[in-house]
Amino acid sequence: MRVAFLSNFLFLNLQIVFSIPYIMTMHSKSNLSEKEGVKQPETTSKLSAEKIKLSRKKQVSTEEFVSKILDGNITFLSRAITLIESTNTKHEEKANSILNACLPYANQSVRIGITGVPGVGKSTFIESFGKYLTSIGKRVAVLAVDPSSSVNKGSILGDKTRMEQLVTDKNAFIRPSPSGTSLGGVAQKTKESILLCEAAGFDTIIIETVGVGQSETAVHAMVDFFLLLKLSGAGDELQGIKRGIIEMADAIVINKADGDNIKNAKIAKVEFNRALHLYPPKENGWQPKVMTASGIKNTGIKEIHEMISEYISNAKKDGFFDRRRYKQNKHWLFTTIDQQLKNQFYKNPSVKKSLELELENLSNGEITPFNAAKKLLKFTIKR
Ligand SMILES: Nc1nc2c(ncn2[C@@H]2O[C@H](COP(=O)(O)OP(=O)(O)OP(=O)(O)O)[C@@H](O)[C@H]2O)c(=O)[nH]1
Ligand SMILES: [Mg+2]
Repeated sequence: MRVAFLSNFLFLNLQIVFSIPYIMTMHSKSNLSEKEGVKQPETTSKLSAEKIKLSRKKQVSTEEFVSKILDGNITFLSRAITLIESTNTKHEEKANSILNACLPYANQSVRIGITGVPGVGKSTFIESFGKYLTSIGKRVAVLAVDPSSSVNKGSILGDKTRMEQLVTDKNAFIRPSPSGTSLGGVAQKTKESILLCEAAGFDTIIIETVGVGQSETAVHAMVDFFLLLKLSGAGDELQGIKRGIIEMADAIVINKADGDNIKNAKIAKVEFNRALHLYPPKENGWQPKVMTASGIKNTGIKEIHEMISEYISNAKKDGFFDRRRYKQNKHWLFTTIDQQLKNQFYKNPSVKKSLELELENLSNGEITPFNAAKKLLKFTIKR
């Protein structure tokens, strides 16, 4: 038995060993030629060639993209956003021409940024808020700026089950955060996606961002109203909260104000209100509001919408709305120039080479950082 097993085992192994050169050359006519299945790669490449041909045929013109987007076609909106998110130069060019053509139809929306630490209930709140908005006839697009997605390709909106009702609403569009190489890159793509959503007729754009890193600053620079979600604690609400975020917030919502939390939420509301009064009012005289809500119980949602509407209508009346958007566009113009210049600079082969040398000089104490930088920056001046 054992001998028979051993010889079988050896035979099998030999078969594998001998079939390798066969697979590689495909010429051998040994008695192992029953393994004709190895011709598979040819079939596969034929198949993929067909697929490529088909997808080439299906390539949509910019005009068609634009007309479908203006018709509110979600499939084409999604495809155009995918082009925006692509790093392929051809896709970028196409995305830019779509964007330019859509621009005259964009900008007619209210953009709301929503931030808060992981688990504060942003997605649940947005689901509840979004459902309320669609129930009063609004069309809602939810986008995200998620710095973590650039690292692990995950996304805060990736788990769409948390918005399972909104996701099936025909007046809502939910798009997870693009994964990119940098927060700046991700934010820029989201900023451009907003314009396409507006051209597709979405009148309320919600941008979700997790309250870590610099993502709030990026989102603050692309929205008309910035909402900070907080949880009530044991009276230490103001501890550990970044001053910068308080300064950016147009309103603070104490979330999860339901069940046993209601009492604490009310206390937190008083505390935050008191704290906010220590800050000077906003540029347009707006005094940031503090409210309570429960995404799960759907409470406080209508009131929050009313507050935002009041803010927007005041801002539109006194021209602040347009001024804020112009200021934001200026910010993005300069940010983009800064980024592109930096990218070009570091990509330059002469810079790469000299940088290594200057870093060595620096470590040997042979040059000051300022002089090293000066020498390197000479590469940016065209002779
Ligand atoms: N009691 C109560 N729980 C809530 C409420 N909203 C959300 N939760 C719960 O809090 C947890 C986190 O909710 P999410 O909506 O996913 O929170 P998030 O801020 O989007 O989380 P990240 O996307 O991970 O940053 C879930 O277990 C929710 O069920 C609320 O209004 N009340
Ligand atoms: Mg979430």
